[in-house]
Amino acid sequence: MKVKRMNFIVLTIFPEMFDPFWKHGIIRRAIDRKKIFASAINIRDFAKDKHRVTDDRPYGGGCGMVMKAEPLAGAIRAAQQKAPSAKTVLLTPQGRCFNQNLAQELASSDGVILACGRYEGVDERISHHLIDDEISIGDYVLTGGELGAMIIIDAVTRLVPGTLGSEDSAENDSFSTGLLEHAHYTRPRSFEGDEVPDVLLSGDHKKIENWRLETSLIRTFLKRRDLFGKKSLSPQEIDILKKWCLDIEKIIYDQSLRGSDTLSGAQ
Ligand code: 4GX
Repeated sequence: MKVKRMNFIVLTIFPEMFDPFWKHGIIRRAIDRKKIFASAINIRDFAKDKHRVTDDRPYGGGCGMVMKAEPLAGAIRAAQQKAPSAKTVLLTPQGRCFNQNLAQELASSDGVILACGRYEGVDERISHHLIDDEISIGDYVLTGGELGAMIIIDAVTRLVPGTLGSEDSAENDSFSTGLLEHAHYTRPRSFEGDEVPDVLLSGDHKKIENWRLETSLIRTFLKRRDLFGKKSLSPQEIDILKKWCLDIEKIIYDQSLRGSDTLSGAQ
C-alpha cells in the first residue's frame, strides 16, 4: 500500500535558502524515509517579462516595494495543481500566531503550500483569492517569509508519525503536556563541580518519573505561570501542587510558633 506523505511546497524568490535546510537532521531523515515531500518553487519563474520582475512600486506612493500579484499567483496555482488537497498559507505578521496547536493542525492535513513574501508586502489581492490561511511566526519583523516557512515545516515535520525516533518522541514535549520540560543530564556525573541529582542515579524509575514531573511543575510555575491557564491538570499534578501548598502552610505555621512579628501584621 502506498502511504500518503506530508507535502510541503514553498514559494519563494530565494529557493536556494532551503537547500541546506532540506539536507540536515530530522528533516533530511524524514525526506529520505519518504515521510514528507519537500520542494521550493521559484516565484520568479512565473514572471512573464524579460527581466523576470517580482516587485513593483506601491499604488498611492510611499517607500518600499510590493510583491507583484501575477508571478506569485502563477506559483500558487502551479503548487495547487501539484498538491490539490494542500492548504495554501501566506507568511505575514498579520496572520494567526503560529503555536504547537497550529503545528498539530497542519500535521494532520495532507500538505501545506507556504507562500513567502518579500519587500514591504504582497499585493492584497493574493490574499483575497488564493490564500486559505495567513500565519505569523511571532510579533517581530522579518525580511521575508522564508525563515517562517522553515520554522513551520520544522515544527510540523516532527509531528508527522515516523519522523522522530522512539528515543525522541513528541509525546513528552512541553506544549503537549502543557508544561515546560524537566531538566536533562548526561555524562559526566560531575561537570565543573556541578553534580547530577542523586535521584537520577538511583535506578528507582517511579521516583525518577515523579521527580521529573515535580521539576516540570516547578519550572512552569517559576518561568511560565501563564501555561497553567491553558492546561488541564492530571490528578498526579494536582497532588504535587497540593503537597506544595501544605509545605508552604507549614513554613508559615512554624513561623507563627516562633512568634514572628511579620505574621501579625506589625512592621
Ligand atoms: N511571521 N515577515 C513577510 C512581507 C509581507 C508582508 C505582508 C506578506 C504580507 C513574518 C512574521 C514577517 C515580514 C514576512 C514581512 N508578506 N512572516 N514580509 N513575523 O515578519 O511570518
